[in-house]
This record gives sequence, C-alpha cells and structure tokens, in this order.
Amino acid sequence: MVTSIESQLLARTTELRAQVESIVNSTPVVDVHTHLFPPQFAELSLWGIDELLTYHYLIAETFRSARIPYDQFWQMSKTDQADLVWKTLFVDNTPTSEAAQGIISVLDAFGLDTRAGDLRDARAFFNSQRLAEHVDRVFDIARVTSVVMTNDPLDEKERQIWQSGFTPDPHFQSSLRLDRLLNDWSRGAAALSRYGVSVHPDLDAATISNLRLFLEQWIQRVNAVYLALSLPADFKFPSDDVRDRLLREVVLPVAKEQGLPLTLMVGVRRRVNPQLREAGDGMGRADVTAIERMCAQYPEVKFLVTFLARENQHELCVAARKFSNLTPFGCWWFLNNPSMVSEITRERFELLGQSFIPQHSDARVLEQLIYKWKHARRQIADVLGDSYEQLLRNGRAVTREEISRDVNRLLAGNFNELVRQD
Ligand code: FIX
Ligand code: ZN
Repeated sequence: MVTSIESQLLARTTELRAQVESIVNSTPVVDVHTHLFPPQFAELSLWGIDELLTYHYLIAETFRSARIPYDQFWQMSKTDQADLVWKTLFVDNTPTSEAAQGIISVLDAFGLDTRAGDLRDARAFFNSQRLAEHVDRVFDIARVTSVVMTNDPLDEKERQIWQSGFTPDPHFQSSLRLDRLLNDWSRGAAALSRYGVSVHPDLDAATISNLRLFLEQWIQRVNAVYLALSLPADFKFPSDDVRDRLLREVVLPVAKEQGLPLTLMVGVRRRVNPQLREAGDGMGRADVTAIERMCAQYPEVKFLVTFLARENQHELCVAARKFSNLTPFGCWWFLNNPSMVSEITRERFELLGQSFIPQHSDARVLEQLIYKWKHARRQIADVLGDSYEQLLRNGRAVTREEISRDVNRLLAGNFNELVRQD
C-alpha cells in the first residue's frame, strides 16, 4: 500500500525539474543588496529606458565598440548617451552580453519591441508610467518582496531626505554603508566635521565615542537592517591602519551592541580607469583569511560576505564551514553572469547545503530587478534541480513541500533570520 508521503515523492526527473522551476520562479525574494531608492528620494531613484541603457555595465561595453573619446561621451546628454548605447550594442551588434541580454528581458517583460531601430517607443512607454504604480508592478513582475538599499550617512542628498522625514516604503529596507568613513577617513572626518560631529583625525577617545553615537543615531534614523562596507582586494586584517581601528573600536562594537550583521563586499579596485567613471572599477583576488580572522575574533557578530574574484569563491565556502557566523551571499558584479552564478551556486550547495544566500541583484535602476531575478532564478533552479536529481539517484526523492521550504530559505529565510525578521 502506498503511504501518503510516498505519493508526494517526486520520483520522476521531468516532474521533479518542473516542480523545482515553478517553485523557484514563484517564491518571493528579499534582495539583500541594491542601490535602489524609493520615489521619495527623487533624483536618486533611477528608472526608465535612459537610466537602464546608461547603466555603467553597458557604458563599459559601449566604449569597447563605439570609437568615441571619453570626454565627448560624458558631455552628451543622458538621452544621447542612451541612444549611442542602444545603437552600438543593440543595432550595430547583437546584444549577447549579460547586461545587454538584461535590457532585452526588461523590454520583453513590458511587451516592447526588442529589435527596434531606436528608442522612441520605449521612451513613450516609460514616460507614460505613473511611478508609484510602476514600482509596484516591477516588484510584482520580479516577485521581489523587498530590497535592501545602500544608504550612505555622509551623502549630502540622502542626508537631506532622511532629515526631512518621509513615509518609508515597505518595498525598501535600509542599510548603513560606511565606505566613505572607513576607506577614506581623512575626507570622511572632514565631512563629519561639516555635519557638526566633533572628530579628531587621530581617533582620540572622544572621537571614538562620537563616531559610535553617530552610527547609533543613523541606525535608528534609517532603521538599518545591517552595516555594510566594500573592501579593496589588498584588504588585510589585522593591519595597523586607521580602517582597522575604525573597524575594531567603532563598527564591530556597534554591530555587536545593536545586533546588526556586518556586510562585507571584498575585492574591488576602485577607478582602475577613472575616465570610465563608475564603469571604471576593477577587481582583484583578496585574502579570505582576513575575513576568517574577523569571524574568529568577533563570534557574536554575524557577517554577510561576498567576494568579487572567482578565485576566492571556494575559499569563502570553506571559511563558512568553519565559522557559522559567516554567511556567503551573492555572485557580485563581474560574477553576476549565468556561467559564474551556476558554478558558484553549485559549489555552495555541495559545501553548504542551503545555508547561504545565492544572489543579490545590485540593481541601480528599478526595472533591472526584472532581469536580474529572472536570470538568477533560471540558474538557481537549474543547479538546485541537478542537486535533487542527484539525491534521487543516490536513493532519496524529495517532496514539493521540501523544495518550497529549501527555496524559501535560500531566497528570503536565511536573510530574514540574520536580520531577525519573520
Ligand atoms: O560596492 C558596491 O556596492 C558595488 O556593487 C558598486 O560599487 C558597483 O558599482 C555596482 O553597481 C556593481 O554591481
Ligand atoms: Zn553594490
């Protein structure tokens, strides 16, 4: 006699794969790192075809095919820049890069012509959208419950908006990004003085306590769910520099006291080609043992960590097996390509089960949520399906409920637990 559990077991691979795909595609996601802002943030809230096409990924690719001097490009209007990107990457060439395929996925999601000779119709469509409804529609299409913003307490425009007060949008959670404070202390200290925070460049005791107070106030003001920092490829811990002291005497103690995770994004080399502006950042292999030591020395602090170099991914998985306060997340930036997402996600399943966060979008423009999650879900479903199929061949079938449990944990549960949200 067939028991009820046996009847639910997905023992046929075609049905198993179909279930995995539908569950991965329908499960709501919490997007743990983006550069998106709600409409209340006005010019910081980017959306529409011109912003999509002047995304720094596409600008970097356009300069490889369009023979245009840097300064001439930067003197062009955003509309003219977008027209040049479209002509260069989508008309004169086939849009095969991941970032270009993303544009095609977005246009397709709105039923717009993906082979148009120009952007007239696309502009007319986006210009006809009412932003608040459009935001809801994009979150629906992408099945994103909420995104975590990148909020910089030293950014003048952002400060004014936070200090002027506004009704928070439940789609947008906040984080506190500390790059300006930790990666460029002398300029960070100057900015703090301008904002009336008394600090001394030599980090005396009064400065340390004022900095802690500054962080605590901004954590409350923006209701931050984590503190965040990007770190260069040559980051060392411990080291005898001011960043090390700011980490040990300000950031890590505040993270511990406030019970907030510290998100570390390691391996960027800023402005290797300054003429490309935001598109000019590069990457480098980094020292995973620096993060291991931080996890060992601060066991009460939870670390959400991503590395930019492919070569650091395996080490990160192994480090996470040693330190349960370390959660690997995302296939960041130059790793956010199907082949890399597949490779990295596969080894994470093999070494960490479901105890990691497979992806974040890093979206800078609202509609990017649509393609970044459509493409990520495709890779996650593919790799997860392989894992269940292997489990079946090894002698254990799964049920639909188990797949839903695992996928929910990967796309929302792990993060919600880290930041203590149900
Ligand atoms: O440091 C970061 O948060 C990076 O994601 C950005 O600086 C980068 O420009 C980006 O958009 C990557 O996708
Ligand atoms: Zn980012």
